[in-house]
Amino acid sequence: MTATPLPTIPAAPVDSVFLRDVIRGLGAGHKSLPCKYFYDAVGSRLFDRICALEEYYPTRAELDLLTLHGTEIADVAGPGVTLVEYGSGSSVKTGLLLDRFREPAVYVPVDISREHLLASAHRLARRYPDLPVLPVCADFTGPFELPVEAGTGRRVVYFSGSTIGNFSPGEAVRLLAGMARLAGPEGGLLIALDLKKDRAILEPAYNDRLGVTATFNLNLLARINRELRANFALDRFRHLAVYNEECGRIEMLLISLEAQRVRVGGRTFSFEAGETICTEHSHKYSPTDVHALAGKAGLNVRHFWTDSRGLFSVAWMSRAE
Ligand code: AVI
Repeated sequence: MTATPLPTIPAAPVDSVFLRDVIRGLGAGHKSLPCKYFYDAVGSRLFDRICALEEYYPTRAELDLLTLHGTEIADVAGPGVTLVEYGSGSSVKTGLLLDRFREPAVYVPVDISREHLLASAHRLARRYPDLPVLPVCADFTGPFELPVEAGTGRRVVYFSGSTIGNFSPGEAVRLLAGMARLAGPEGGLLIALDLKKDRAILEPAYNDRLGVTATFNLNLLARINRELRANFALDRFRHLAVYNEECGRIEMLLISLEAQRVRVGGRTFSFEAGETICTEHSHKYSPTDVHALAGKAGLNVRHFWTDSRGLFSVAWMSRAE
């Protein structure tokens, strides 16, 4: 008996922008990969686990800060504001603000990941049935418009999680300037930034004992294998995060354990033993650095809050007169 031939399943299409970015990064003198590609479904789940790790202090510190200073932050923001959130933050953090803001008029979450955006918009809409929630699916590193329904009230742009630290200082300035344009002359920016501190606290936060951050980092190679038909052998790379004190940033690395070649999208990349791929920078700021950063974007820091242990900060910035 002859078996019925199985239908051929077309291969999943390759995302050409992702492929271009990977080829560019691996082809550079110092190999790197953009950290934005960490967050596929697997990576997003791993990141949620990172946030709950004992060593990863930023999430708890930010929640502590918002609990401690939320009422004052709400007073500074004022009544009836349009809250625009860059990146759909966890509804816990956003809720801590919305619970304290006086009669917020509208909540506008902005995110490039449609699934993430809709999930967080639904959560918030269920929790605040009287608050119009207007999700905007957009890449916030470029220009985008708010829906007309967002109204003309005072705008507050919120960027939580110290995600601004994953941008280079130059990119961070451009991002802040874009936020300031969106907020308008009467608006304000609420920006979370992780603070500089001893490497004895910083490095364990990115090299946790359970190895969740290592799995998160290596998932980037697994994602490239899955989506770009590459052949990275995950056991031939290891994760390491180091604090570069001079540059004030954590550098997340994948280290090649041996000399090897890897195929990606029809190209071959050679690795020497010990060669690194830099997958993320996480910049840390001193209070002085925060003022300097704001100044370069034409902004002033009007308020600066920290958590009870002084690990993490939230700055209120508005246009310099
Ligand atoms: C999203 N971002 C602020 C995290 C950070 O701390 O830079 C990403 C991360 N990478 C490893 N652990 C957490």
